[in-house]
Amino acid sequence: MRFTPNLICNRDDIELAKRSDVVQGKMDSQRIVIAVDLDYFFAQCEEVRNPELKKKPLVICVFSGRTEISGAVSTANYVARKLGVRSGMPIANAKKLLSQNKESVFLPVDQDYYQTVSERLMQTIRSFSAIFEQVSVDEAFIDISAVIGNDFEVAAKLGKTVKQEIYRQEKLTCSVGVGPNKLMAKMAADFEKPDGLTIIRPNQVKAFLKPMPVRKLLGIGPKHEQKMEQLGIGTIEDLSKFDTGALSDAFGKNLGPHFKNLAQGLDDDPVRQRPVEQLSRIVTLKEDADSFWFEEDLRPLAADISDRLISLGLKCRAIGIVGITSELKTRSKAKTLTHPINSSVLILRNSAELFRDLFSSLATEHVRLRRAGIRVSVLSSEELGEEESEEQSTLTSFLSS
Ligand code: DCP
Ligand code: CA
Ligand code: CA
Repeated sequence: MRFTPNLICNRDDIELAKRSDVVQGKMDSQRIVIAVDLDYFFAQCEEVRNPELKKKPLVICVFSGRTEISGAVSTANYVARKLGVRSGMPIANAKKLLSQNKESVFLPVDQDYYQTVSERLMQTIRSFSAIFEQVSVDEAFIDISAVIGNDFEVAAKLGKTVKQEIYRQEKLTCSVGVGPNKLMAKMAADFEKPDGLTIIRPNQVKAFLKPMPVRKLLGIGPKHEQKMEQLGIGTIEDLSKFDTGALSDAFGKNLGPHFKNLAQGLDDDPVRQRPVEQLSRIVTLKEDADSFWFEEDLRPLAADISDRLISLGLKCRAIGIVGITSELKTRSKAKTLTHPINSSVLILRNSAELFRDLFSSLATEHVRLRRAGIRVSVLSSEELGEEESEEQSTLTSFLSS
């Protein structure tokens, strides 16, 4: 059985699908969940920045700094994966595997860049349904039942549109899975990679899972797999038919029945928004700075953070700055605010104050800054306090005077 239909996307269908009023009547307990997972995320972000890397084996590394090659592989593009490179392997092993390939490129992770791309991606995915859950830097679920009812044909087209939209905006490919719950949507997304689109309708769940080895079932770790092997459980089908009591004896009264549910493709865990805990932006200065002259560099960071907060309906109660010195040492300062804020002007003013503090302590050490960043945290959806409104207008009049 094929699970990847050939879809012809029709913009009108999608616009119709996005209108929640069209299908309200069809709602029932049936859910449709879409899982999105970006392909070789960190490495693909680097390819977007430098398309020449696309044809070369590309390895993104977390250098531990002790020697030039100590550390682990974060991820690699599919060219490098074909040659055996894997996430988590020592960099030295990856170097060995690619030693014959003069074109191969090893880059250090650039967390801030991937984080910024990730935040934009999440905004795009979220635009398809307010019932949204970010799972990791490159992965999210949306529940689209409220948007399209239980029509898997429309859901399949919507899945394709999500892919197209992400590609149009970021030039990044992703793998998308559509299923009746989070478990099946994620397993569908993992089924074909990279650039896959897999649809599992409720009546296909059993056939999809049946032949797979149990380790392919999300939530089953290597230790569980080992124990199952001892019990004679090899495939997901074996697990789905195994005696519940015996599973409880082996894995406990919660986990045993839970595994059996998973093997039947059952998962009632809702798609839920997890709170955003912090937002940050960082910039490399045009020149290393030894005094606070670069407020202009900070302005776009403050504006960017403010836009994100406003679009999420959030405000921050703590603000911090980070400076990376010319010697690549990290220095930071933070403060708690008396009132939650989200305006760009106030974010800039508070971070500028912290940078002034930082520079006065750096002055004595003759240290320069290469990169400067702002981080906001303790986020809540509180209403704008009167004090902030007043503070804001005072500040605005001060700036425009
Ligand atoms: N990551 C990491 N170390 C790991 C696994 C992942 O630093 N051991 C980082 C790099 C990945 C990102 O997290 O790009 C997302 O992880 P994924 O597991 O989704 O892997 P990729 O997106 O790299 O590849 P795939 O195409 O298989 O999803
Ligand atoms: Ca991924
Ligand atoms: Ca992922």
